[in-house]
Amino acid sequence: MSIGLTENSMNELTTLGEFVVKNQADFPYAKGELSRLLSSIRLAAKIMNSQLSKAGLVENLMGEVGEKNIQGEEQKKLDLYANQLFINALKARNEVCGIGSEEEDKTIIFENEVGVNGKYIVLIDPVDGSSNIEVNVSVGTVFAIYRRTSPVGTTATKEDFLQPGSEQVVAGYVIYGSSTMLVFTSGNGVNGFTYDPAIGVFFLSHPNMKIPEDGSTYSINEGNHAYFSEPLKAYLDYCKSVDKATKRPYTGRYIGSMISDVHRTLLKGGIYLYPNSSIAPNGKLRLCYECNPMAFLVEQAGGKSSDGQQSIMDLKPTDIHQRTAFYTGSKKMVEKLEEILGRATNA
Ligand code: AHM
Ligand code: MG
Repeated sequence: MSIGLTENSMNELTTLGEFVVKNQADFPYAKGELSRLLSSIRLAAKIMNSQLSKAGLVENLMGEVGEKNIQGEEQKKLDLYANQLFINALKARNEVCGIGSEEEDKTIIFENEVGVNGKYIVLIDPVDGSSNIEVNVSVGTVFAIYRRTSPVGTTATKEDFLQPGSEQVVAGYVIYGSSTMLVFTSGNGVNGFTYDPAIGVFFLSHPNMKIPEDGSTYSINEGNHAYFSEPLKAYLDYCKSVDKATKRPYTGRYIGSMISDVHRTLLKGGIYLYPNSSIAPNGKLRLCYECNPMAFLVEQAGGKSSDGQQSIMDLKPTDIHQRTAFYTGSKKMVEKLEEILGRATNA
């Protein structure tokens, strides 16, 4: 049995670069900008892939730096490495006037001539789930791109960074898993590209991704159950109760790496939950560079994202590091969650 590429499948191979050029018209801004923005992320993702594949062997990528970020979390060497890598890659393409990163307390604003002429803002979590790297579990990079609201030619302002998720022009993630994938949307569907490390190219492997409308998997760190609100506990009871017609009890899956958990949810259907609780009153995940880009992707794939009451992307941020409760996945499952949370809250 041959498992090699047939001549036919060779003809059908589309690289990420070709795909972007072919679909440039879908990106309603100047020609070439989407291509340059994504090529910087693609380059940094390739370097990350190469480093992560030997992470256990490279001393300066493993372990903690001994400092905490603005959110009070231990920074890992990998967090800082990836942060610098993505910032350098984005800066080099001259499209970006400012970057907000999970690893940077303050926003980075490019004040040189090229920087002030950049039309885009990037919000990024360079390595999400970095604590998983030491146990060889998938991690990822997640990013959101916005058009600046301030005039081109001036330095970027706070308001440029604090736009609601509904203003995103591109969002995506890279998952460094058993294979490395880059998944993105520019507002016209979601496409996934798998990296072939032997030749250094991302190929279109998951065209026009659609999330199943309903599912039977729920994904949450249920170890925090004691701290959850009563309405959320009621929803979890619903997930675990028996009803053949709705495929309950649901299956539980939780990797603890948000990108991996949402990636699975996107492909197979289900619901991903990171709620607020008595120990995390605003949840854990960050609205601007974790929840919003994932919400844009899931909604573009036909799913739904919510903070329990409203679409995540309608929230107006007041701080780039602010947290929110985050629920995302198959439309029917998120609607059911909202119904149970709403019913319990209004009772
Ligand atoms: P990080 O950005 O500091 O890595 O934190 C975010 C990660 C997510 O990937 C993951 O879903 C979550 O933290 C897991 O948190 P918990 O251990 O509380 O379940
Ligand atoms: Mg993160």
